[in-house]
Amino acid sequence: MMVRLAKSKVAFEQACRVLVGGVNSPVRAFGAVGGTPPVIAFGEGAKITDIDGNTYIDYVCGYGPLILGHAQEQVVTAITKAATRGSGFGAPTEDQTQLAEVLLTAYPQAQRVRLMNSGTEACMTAIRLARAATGRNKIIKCAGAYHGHADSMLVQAGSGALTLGVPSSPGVPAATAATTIVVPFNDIDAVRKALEADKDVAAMIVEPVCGNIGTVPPQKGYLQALARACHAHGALLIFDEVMTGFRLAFGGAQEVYDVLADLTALAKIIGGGLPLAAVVGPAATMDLLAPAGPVYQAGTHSGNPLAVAAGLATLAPLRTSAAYGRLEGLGADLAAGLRQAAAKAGLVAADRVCIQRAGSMLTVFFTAGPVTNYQAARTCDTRAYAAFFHAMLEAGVNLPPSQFESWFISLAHSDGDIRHTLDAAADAFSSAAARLT
Ligand code: KE4
Repeated sequence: MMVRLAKSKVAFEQACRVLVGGVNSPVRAFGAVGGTPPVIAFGEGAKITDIDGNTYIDYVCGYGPLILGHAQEQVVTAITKAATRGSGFGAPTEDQTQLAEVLLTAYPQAQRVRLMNSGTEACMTAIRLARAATGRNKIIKCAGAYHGHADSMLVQAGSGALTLGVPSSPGVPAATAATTIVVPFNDIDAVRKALEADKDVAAMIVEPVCGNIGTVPPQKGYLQALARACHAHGALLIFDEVMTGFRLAFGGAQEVYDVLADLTALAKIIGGGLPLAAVVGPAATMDLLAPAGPVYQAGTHSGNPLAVAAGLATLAPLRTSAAYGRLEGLGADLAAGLRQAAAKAGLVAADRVCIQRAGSMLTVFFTAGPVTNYQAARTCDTRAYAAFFHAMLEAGVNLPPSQFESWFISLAHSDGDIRHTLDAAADAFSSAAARLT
């Protein structure tokens, strides 16, 4: 397939004249892989088509939400029907209650829900709740983890024993960053040391399976050890399941790894492609939120009826184990086939590629592996990934335009789509091999 982007180039140049970087979220600008991003015209099922008429099998899926695929019939019908009744009231609706009840069936240790509009808001709110519940200020997070763009989360490990955060973005006050302690993922000793050294830790927030350094599962027992360590020091454990919630299982990572978080941030899939997020947790903590309690949190579009309708329509078919059995099968087939294709290109024996997966999210890392944390992920050959990315795009396969993202598979992906993807990967790994440094 030859991808021609004449119209996309013109449209993206126009976008760059009025939108910062031509995009509304940085990764979409292709800065990490180079080239012009195709300007998308529409999506259908497992595929998206750009304004030049090129169609791609899509593994971005909107960065996770579209687990049923693009423009899925029940979701479109639900949104359309809701829109005919009005797009927002700033008032209670029965659908908001129904969605909250569905979320609580997936997270049975929780009794309360607060709906909002983005994963950033959900993580920010969970952190504020943990600080209010414990009367403490510090938050522990993992290096490389992404919990949205609230100031206190835009930090990186600083120097010094406690690895107090330093801003990872201009505009974040040093004092704010210093309330965040940064530790490596999969390193329980670092968490214990931080908790022992600083009695002001309110909570640890963690992606139970990392998705923002690429797909990095927790090592055996790590998540359970986090819960024990936090609770032994009077701190809460917050799971950021924005990506893993309803992705890994109906009950997210907490179901898969049999561990319970004190507060859980959700987004992406629960909105079925529309802006919707949530915090779920026990009544004792959640009822600290206004108007029940003093912790302020609010939002004009929180519980928006269109997003709620899309969420309900998306979660309904996921309640059967058949859905996750199918996603697991597609993920396993894709990962196994990618390993074979990489091996055939000599990249596995040469310790230059490793493929990691959790259910229907996976990453092809251009490094020896195993990738257990951010430091290991940073050893990736990002130039080789860029070559692989463009070879796959040319072959009609749309991957995340960054080595440090996860691929997502939907229920709309067919066995034929997987076969096409693996055929493309066989050539793409050869292209990447030629670019290895
Ligand atoms: P949003 O504010 O983008 O809805 O959610 C922030 C967030 C929080 N937690 C996790 C684990 C997340 O993955 C995200 C957002 N994920 C990125 C993709 N890695 C969104 C895509 C983008 O930033 O453009």
